[in-house]
Amino acid sequence: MYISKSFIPILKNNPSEAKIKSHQLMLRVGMIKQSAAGIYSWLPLGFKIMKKIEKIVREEQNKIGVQEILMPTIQSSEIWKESGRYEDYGEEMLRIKDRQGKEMLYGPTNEELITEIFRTSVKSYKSLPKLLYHIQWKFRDEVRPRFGVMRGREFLMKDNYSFDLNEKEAKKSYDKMFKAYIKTFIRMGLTPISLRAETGPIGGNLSHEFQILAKTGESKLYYDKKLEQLNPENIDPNELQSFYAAVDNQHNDNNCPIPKEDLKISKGIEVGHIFYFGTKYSEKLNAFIQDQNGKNIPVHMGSYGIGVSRLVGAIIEAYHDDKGIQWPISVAPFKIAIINLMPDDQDCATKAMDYYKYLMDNKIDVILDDRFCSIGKKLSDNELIGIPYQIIIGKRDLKNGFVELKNRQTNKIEKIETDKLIDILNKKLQN
Ligand code: 5CA
Repeated sequence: MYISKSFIPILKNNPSEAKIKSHQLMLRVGMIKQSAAGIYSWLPLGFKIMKKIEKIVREEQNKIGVQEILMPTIQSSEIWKESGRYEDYGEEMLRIKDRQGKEMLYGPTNEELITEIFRTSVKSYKSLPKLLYHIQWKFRDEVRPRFGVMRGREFLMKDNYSFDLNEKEAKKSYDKMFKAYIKTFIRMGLTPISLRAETGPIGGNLSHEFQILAKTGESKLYYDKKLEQLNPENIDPNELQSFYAAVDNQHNDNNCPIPKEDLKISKGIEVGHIFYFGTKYSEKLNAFIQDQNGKNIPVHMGSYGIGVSRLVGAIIEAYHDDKGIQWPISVAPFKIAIINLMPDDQDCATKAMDYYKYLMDNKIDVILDDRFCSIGKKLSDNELIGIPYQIIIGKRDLKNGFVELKNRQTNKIEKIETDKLIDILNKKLQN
């Protein structure tokens, strides 16, 4: 893609309404545009990043055999009345009426709807376990939507639901999901910390939330340093669940169960939450199955959420400096930016196009900054956007047979011979 032809409406200054870094940067770089309080349009750059995050989430779900479905955003109120949550959910639920005056709602979550889908078709223990997920917009009429996409009213969530015969089997599904979550966040370049959590309006008595470390995060976390040193190939959910981790209002130095030298304190952002709630919904909604003895029993359920749109902001909170975003390679909108400082110089333009064509032909996501603007603006806009590798082409260097390669994570710049650049880049990308 050429920046000159793309729609990336960069703002000159930080918008005053944005209080946290990710919100400022997302507006500034033209990733999102607010349409109403807590409701955003996703512009090309923001949308591309969200799709990359979604792809990682989807791949890790598919890998463990969870099947993708798509439930609607609008739900009928009837099933919510059956579960008793129609009243309980209170003002956070956006209620609407159709032209017949039928009460509908914009789904804040999907426990009821999925249970209704399950109960009509699954009747026997032989069909269990069943794990289903979807990635769909949710609406929660938060009292104070704030921090941009981090606490929106409309937001994209991956939610899935497990159905099992009994508590023991349900814990297996829970642990499978737990493991997939850790892998998902590590793939995004993040450090996930799992903590025992409150179950809130979802219910049940077993729940974990997943926070990712970010220096500008909202929560203060106290945890065993072992939680930071995970090998994604070798994750034991039970072991991880036994490690100490707490948010600041649960932590007390005087009765902390681990030695001080093992305790780490960092800031975090919640990006995922999982629940085992047993038969809470299946009993109320009549989702019964026949067990091995022919007895009808309510199915055991869990639900598992990842804040897909929140992750876009959370990753920025984890990866930025005072000049802009520093995308981790796995979710970056483009892996490489080619910055042609002198688009009106024939040699610079030819070299930029040579690299661009090679990268495009090899299916490497690349963006070419071919704009006619000052060198200062070009460099600072690219720092702001934060593409991981930036090839900087200037007239003088090119005459001597060199270009610059900048790593946006470290901000280190190397001078590289023009014909060696592709090999070096390929090696870096493989790493
Ligand atoms: N039904 C369960 C699991 S599927 C559920 O809804 N869990 S939740 O309420 O904890 O939400 C799951 C994830 O969605 C959260 O971890 C968070 O990352 C994201 N999320 C929740 N509320 C918002 C919001 N207002 N804005 C952006 N993301 C949100």
